[in-house]
Amino acid sequence: MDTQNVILVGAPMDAGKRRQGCRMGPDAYRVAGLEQALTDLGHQVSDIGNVSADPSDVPEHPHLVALPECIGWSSALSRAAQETAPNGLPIFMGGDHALSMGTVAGMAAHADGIGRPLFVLWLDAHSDFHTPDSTGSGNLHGTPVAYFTGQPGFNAFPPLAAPIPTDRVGMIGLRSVDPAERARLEQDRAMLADMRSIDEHGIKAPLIAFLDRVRAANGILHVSLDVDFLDPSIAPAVGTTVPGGATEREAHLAMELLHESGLVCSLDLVELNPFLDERGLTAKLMVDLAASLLGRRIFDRPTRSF
Ligand code: B3U
Ligand code: MN
Ligand code: MN
Repeated sequence: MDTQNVILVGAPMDAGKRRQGCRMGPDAYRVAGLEQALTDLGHQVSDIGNVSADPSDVPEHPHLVALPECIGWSSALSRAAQETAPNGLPIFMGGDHALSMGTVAGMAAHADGIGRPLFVLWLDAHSDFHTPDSTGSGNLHGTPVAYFTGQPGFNAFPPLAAPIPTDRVGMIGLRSVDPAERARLEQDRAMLADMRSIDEHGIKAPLIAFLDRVRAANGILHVSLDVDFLDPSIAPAVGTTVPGGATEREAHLAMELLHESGLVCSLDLVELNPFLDERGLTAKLMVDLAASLLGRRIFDRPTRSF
């Protein structure tokens, strides 16, 4: 098996929404044994500790939650992505999904620098395609895809070195998309696989079709895995549960296919709120999924003991 340099980057961002707890995510992944699980696969793994947000002098916004802090995280995480990506495969241990504004912007700049297009696979119940003007909640974790695809309204945020055209974005797991997001999504050419289509066709068909697109363009792939992609019965540790999510088998199959593609360059693990977990179950499942993405075979999956 190919071994890789894997770089764990803690991103304890909790500013992308009101409910707190995601800041404990990086330590929950550490306690759940992420580093050891990947080391056991033969990879060289280093944990570089936690990033912290840059200072920002943008004023607070009357509607948007913690705007200055989110801007500070975006620039810090974009830099962290650009610094780590040349040395291996970074795994960004979140933190809420607003952290992907920075990680994807940074990975896009990295991809641009090596002359390959960056594609993004968004595994999420939500499309996170609001702009600061359309978000009803004011929670910026609902906006990262709009930001890194260069939609209007993000002037206060760091400018993008390389905006990602929407036809390089694939979304799988969708089942909660607000009307304003839907209207914008219908105009563009992102690959969308909602849970209805997964029920009908399985998870393999849309994923393979998307991976074929990445390969045909000589692209590299950033994967952004939101805990709420999973069904809440197996992954309760998330502030925004939506029933009817991916099963454990579907999620592992997706990770195994991603591994076999050889196209993945970076990974976000987002929205884990350990405060809401049951005996570390969700953190352990996310660790197991990351291990499948990095090449763990089905017979090597560990027995869980508590
Ligand atoms: N679309 C809603 C809900 C939401 C988006 N992402 C999460 N929840 N996790 C919003 O607030 O933008
Ligand atoms: Mn999300
Ligand atoms: Mn979500």
